Amino acid sequence: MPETVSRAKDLESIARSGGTLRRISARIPTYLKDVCENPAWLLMFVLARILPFRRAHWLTAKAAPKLSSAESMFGNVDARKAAEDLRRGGIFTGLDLPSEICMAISDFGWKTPCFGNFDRRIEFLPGDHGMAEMQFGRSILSGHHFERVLKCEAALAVQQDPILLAIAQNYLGGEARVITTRTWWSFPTRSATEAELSRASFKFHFDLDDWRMLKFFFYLTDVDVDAGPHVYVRGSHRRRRLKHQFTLVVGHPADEVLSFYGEKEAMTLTGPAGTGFVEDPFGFHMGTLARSTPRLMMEVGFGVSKPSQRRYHGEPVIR
Ligand SMILES: O=C(O)CCC(=O)C(=O)O
Repeated sequence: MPETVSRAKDLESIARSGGTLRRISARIPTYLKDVCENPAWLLMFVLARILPFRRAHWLTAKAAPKLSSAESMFGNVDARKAAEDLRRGGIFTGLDLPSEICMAISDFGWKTPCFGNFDRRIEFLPGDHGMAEMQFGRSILSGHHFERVLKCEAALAVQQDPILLAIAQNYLGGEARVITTRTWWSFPTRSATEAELSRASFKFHFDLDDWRMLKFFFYLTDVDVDAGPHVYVRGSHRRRRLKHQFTLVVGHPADEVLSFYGEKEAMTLTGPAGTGFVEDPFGFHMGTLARSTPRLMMEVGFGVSKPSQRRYHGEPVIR
């Protein structure tokens, strides 16, 4: 195993493994960078997990501008209806990519080297995943393209599609803007031991990157239950037990989450390549472990505050 890589903090495994203090301390450099870049971030980070403060912030939302008449690649999606569904359940489905756009982003995903486990020292083509695990001597669960996605015209066309902005403005308010864009692979990993796999049990969590946020997700490969489908807990964006508001961590065990909202509210999103949906990521959600098939996914995130450079690349800061 190359020495640099063996010494590298494996943020993926830290984030997914137990140990609250260990998880928090691994993220301190990232938090410090966020505060230095934008001191108002600290206020958001402390208060936005508590419902009364969130509700107060929603009251400051500006009215959405009139719907634009610009043509969308998604056809006739009704932005107001999507925003209503989002307010009710936290999720809206039915934003499927045209096949040529899906194929172009998927082609980019296969041909562009990605970075394993958020680590820029682990660079490989997705087709060489097995070899990369041998070369770097570790399980590689994810592969991000970071800023390379900006070279993919089809991905930019999705990011700039008027319906995404219209839905975001109708839900978040007129100040909504793009704050993240990323594509990444989730890999099944044969080299992981049972212990690593059980540590990698992916947790329900909520996102705290902004006061009000939306994430559009698009599958670029077929996703069945063995390809790491995304799971969203309906209604969890507006109702929260106190324990999950006054909490230091954003990830919580499935039994605690599901006993409160009910198992039937957990929506497992499977579908063919091109399937797209949008959710309020303050609601509990998670990516599950890809068991047999790799999953390529694109995310376009909208928020209401100044986007940070790090979030734009989806990259944590490594100590
Ligand atoms: O990989 C997934 O399906 C989930 C991604 C996620 O949890 C997030 O973007 O916050």
